[in-house]
Amino acid sequence: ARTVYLKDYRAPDYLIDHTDLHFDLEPQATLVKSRLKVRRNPEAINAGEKTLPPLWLDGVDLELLSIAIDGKLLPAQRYHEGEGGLTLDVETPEFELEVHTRIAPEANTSLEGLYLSNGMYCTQCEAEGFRKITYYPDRPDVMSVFTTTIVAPSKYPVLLANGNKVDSGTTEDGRLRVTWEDPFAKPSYLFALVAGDLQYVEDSFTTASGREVKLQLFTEPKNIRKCDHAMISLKHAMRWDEEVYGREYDLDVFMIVAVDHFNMGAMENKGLNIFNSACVLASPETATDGAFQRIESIVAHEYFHNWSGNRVTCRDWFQLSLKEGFTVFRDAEFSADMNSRAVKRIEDVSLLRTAQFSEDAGPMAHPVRPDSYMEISNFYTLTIYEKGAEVVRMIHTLLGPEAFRRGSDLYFERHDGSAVTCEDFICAMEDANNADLRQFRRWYEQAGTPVLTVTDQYDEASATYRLTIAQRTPATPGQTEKPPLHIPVSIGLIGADGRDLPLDDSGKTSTVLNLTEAEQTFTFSNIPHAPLPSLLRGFSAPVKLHYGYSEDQLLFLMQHDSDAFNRWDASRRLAIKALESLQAQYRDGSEMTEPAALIKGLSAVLENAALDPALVAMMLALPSAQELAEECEVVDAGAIIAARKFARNSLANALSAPLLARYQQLDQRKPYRPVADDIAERSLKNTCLGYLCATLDPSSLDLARLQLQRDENMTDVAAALGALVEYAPREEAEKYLGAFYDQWQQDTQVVENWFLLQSGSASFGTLERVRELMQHPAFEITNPNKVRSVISGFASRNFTQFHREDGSGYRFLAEQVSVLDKLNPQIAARLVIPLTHWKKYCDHESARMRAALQGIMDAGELSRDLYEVVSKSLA
Ligand code: HT7
Ligand code: ZN
Repeated sequence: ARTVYLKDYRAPDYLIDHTDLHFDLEPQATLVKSRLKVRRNPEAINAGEKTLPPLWLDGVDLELLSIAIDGKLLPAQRYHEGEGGLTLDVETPEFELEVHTRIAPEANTSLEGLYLSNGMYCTQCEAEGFRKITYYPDRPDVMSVFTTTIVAPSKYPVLLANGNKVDSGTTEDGRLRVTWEDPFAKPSYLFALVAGDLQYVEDSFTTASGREVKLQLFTEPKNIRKCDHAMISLKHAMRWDEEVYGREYDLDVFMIVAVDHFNMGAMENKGLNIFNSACVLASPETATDGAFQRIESIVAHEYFHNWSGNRVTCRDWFQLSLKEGFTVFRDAEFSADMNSRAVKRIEDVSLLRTAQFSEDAGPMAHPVRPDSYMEISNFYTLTIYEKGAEVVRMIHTLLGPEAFRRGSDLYFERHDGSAVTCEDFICAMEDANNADLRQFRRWYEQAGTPVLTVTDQYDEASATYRLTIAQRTPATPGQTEKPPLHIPVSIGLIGADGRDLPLDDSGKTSTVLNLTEAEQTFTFSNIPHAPLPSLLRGFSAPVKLHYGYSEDQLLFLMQHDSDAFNRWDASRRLAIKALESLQAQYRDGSEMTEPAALIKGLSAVLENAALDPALVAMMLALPSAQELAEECEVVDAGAIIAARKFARNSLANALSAPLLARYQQLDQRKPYRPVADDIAERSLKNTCLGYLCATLDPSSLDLARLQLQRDENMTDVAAALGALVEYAPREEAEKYLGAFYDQWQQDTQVVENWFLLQSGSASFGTLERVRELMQHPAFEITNPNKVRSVISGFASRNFTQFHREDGSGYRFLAEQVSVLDKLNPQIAARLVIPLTHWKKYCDHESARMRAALQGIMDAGELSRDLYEVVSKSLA
């Protein structure tokens, strides 16, 4: 398969000043007419150029009907249809090109380009989907003004595209016709079209400069009561972007459409965002707190792209993190401002540590700005998004908030309306502040997670404390040399009384150390006694940090660190220590011993009424099996499962009294509101409930039964049902699951969660059960949400069953990946990921995982998406 390299980037030969599209929608034969104003790109002209280069147009799965230049049909010898597109001979530097093509949206199961979802037409063009709609220079550095006319039968009364609606009417044969104009030049990946029988809710927003913007959220009629939360979130995001970044919305209307079949979470098409229904629709009866928060953050993320992505876009797909890393940073800060900052940070860091660190250590490891790819869809990764956001956050930390804002102002002003690079972003940050980020740039080039090793020394005579930090980044595929990075290490020093010590004459108690060398020592004077360091406060850099904390020191930090993130991090370190020694005991065949220090620490946390309940819940939650796997040199899935189970039971039994007291105190039965304080209380209450049920004590199970019966909101119902599925007798659990399905079978989002509850359950989600779920009438292999809730739920969340010793879980996944590859290659390439980490597993697991991967490779012709992941994993 071809590989695309960043070093081969060339500016486009031709620009498109105007794109006029006309769609005649039919499920099996949609006619697409495109009229393009084409012009030779002055920046691509070589000195002494005599002949015009050919024009390349990307096109995939298209039926070409005709091509005309300046109104004249082009004879066959002037163009050539090849692999992935079309070349045209060009005679004049400016011309009008008209191309007619036919496509079949109904047959499109890849969900790229134009397709049908529950009878509604919609598009997904990022990254390279527009070429499945018409022949076009489908690359982000070709930016054009678009006009779109849609003609459709009257059963599709809502016809939407980017921009402002400028005309509508009926054709002679009674079909509906609407024309949209988007005045902002954009790349083809931001094009969107929707046609359906939809209802909408409407609101409005007055921008800082006093312009009135119409806000509309479209869904199938049955979901119209699930739109309020997204609308409120959108208005919060619009205001926040004005206040924090000085960015206003620019069109007269902003539209969101919910669709059920969608490969990812949502898409930021100019003025017409398209959302996976699961990421936009919510009501208290049907959605959990987690879903409410996810919706708030995704709605904001897509809205923020209007500036970081649309007004200023990417020159090429190697620069993807320019828009994604920056926008994730923006949405994370927004969520932190709307909710609890510490809680948001802990959630994000947990995701990074679990999934991004393992990506960075695996066969698909790549830098934040990759330098090659086979299939760009495979690079919508945690590295591009989450590590990319960490890189932007580090710039924010190094420069400070005011300087960062000066940099972002300059970036938007300099590059508005153009397609730029990560380098342009860094330059704007430097130029606006006279800063030097030369060494910092390595974060964009170097893959792998740096490891920091910290040692310290206190000299009583001189009252001097020295911290020595060494950094090392492990080799990754194709990158063995890793020069030192510029790493901001935020620290504080804690005195014996638990208070932060002043670090200098100004009295500040936290500081950011600039680590730039392979090993560096930082000296602090006037330190009255040996302190305990609080390292990497707020997780100031995406690194692993080693310091020889004792259990007592961790208990001390859990109680006293003024940095809430590090208080939580101390509890995590303590839990990992405990779980690692339990794994060792299990492997040795010795009896597992109670994790006494962890119990002591968590008991104090549970009794501390002053602590944010959300933080208490997060401290109580043991690291997931996946997170523990990430910590291991060699993963022994069986040992991880046994250790977690033992630790959970020990904690549940040892802490049952305070857990019950906290559950009862928090079970207040107030009306549901998805606000941070209430979410925090429900989170702790339900964490306590989970532990209480783990004791298998009948009265604890009764608490869950009662909570389920009360049916007050989906957060409490799902927690109670989850606990009963895990711990109640099987027959009883089956009864609850059946009743739940009967109650909610009409609600797609609830059914998706019902699937996930089973496939992800250690005790319930056996392979046999998962196969049964795939036969359920509500399961649809062509719907990515269903695939994610049943198949990925099993492979990514159900460590116990997926890693069953006989390897049947691995073979099942391989089998499903091969089936899906024929339908939806993007989803197949994501689904296979749990198998790609085979090298980290102990011998018997590793061999079976590899064999399953090899089976996929041997099964026949693979899509480019899947081939890239499987071949790199087997290499
Ligand atoms: N920018 C969007 C990316 C996206 C996407 C990429 C590949 C295939 C399907 C896709 N759907 C959406 C989403 C975002 O980051 O905002
Ligand atoms: Zn994005």
